[in-house]
Amino acid sequence: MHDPLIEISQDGAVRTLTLNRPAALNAFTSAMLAQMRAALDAAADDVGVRCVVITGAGRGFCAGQDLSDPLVNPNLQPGEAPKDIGHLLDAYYIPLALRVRSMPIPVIAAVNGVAAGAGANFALGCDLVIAGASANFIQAFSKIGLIPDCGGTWLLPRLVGRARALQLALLGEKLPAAEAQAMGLIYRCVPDEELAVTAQALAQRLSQMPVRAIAQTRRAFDEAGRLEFEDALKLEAMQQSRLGFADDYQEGAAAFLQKRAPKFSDR
Ligand code: T3D
Repeated sequence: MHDPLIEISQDGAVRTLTLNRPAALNAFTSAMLAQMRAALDAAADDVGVRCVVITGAGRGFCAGQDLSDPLVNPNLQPGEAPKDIGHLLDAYYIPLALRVRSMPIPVIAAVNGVAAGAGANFALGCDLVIAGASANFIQAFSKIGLIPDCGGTWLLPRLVGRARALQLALLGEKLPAAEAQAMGLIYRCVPDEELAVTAQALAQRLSQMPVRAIAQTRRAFDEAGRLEFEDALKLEAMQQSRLGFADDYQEGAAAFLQKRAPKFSDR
């Protein structure tokens, strides 16, 4: 019996998904990408789950695509044509990145060690990224003749601006977690020994918040990037209109007026 490539655990309404190929710094194989997507689908479909934490087993978070996978490293025989690696993005990375971004609940990346290539951008696509102080982020693509994928070309300039995005993408250097926080790439850097407990506490806190509104906030931010100001205002009004009819708003406003703690249930 093999260990699962994605370990799944649950504490209250918080589901934790742990990338589990520590000997290869949790580098993504196609099976692992498929299992991560299935685990996120399952969390999205389970009303008992109100926040997801993604982390890595061992000393790394994720070293990106497994470069020894025959799908990407064909070890060409004489006369053999290179394989099209674009299909891997179409089949696995694009659906996974979109899945994270369309979750009905918040998703936290708890980056416990190196996050390289698609592993870095998978983390950066999450709603809140917390990293241990010894973690670092590497846009490793340029070193092997590729461009940032798994959303990197979209995420990096938006998170840190074009100049820093190009610095990270072109040079492919290790960016320590503290610097990542200082430049606004991630939410927070904490001492290594506090990472798990901090991420879980944050997840528990988010799980008690109105998660539908949190997911709608992410959607509004994502869509606003391609909208004119007036259109963003209109999208806000449409979303606010829907949320205003939802139980969470009724509960939140009533709890405020009644000076009691709210109990949110929408998803
Ligand atoms: O389909 C496509 O190709 C397109 C999609 C691309 C998406 C991408 O993610 S492209 C980027 C792929 N990732 C990388 O290029 C990073 C490669 N890894 C590294 O540069 C280094 O391992 C790290 C900087 C991440 C960490 O360095 P270090 O010194 O802490 O560890 P290490 O000794 O290099 O790695 C430990 C083990 O993990 C080692 O195995 P071994 O020798 O102990 O048996 C190493 O080979 C393995 N490993 C690390 N990264 C990968 C990997 N094995 C396969 N693929 C990896 N990406």
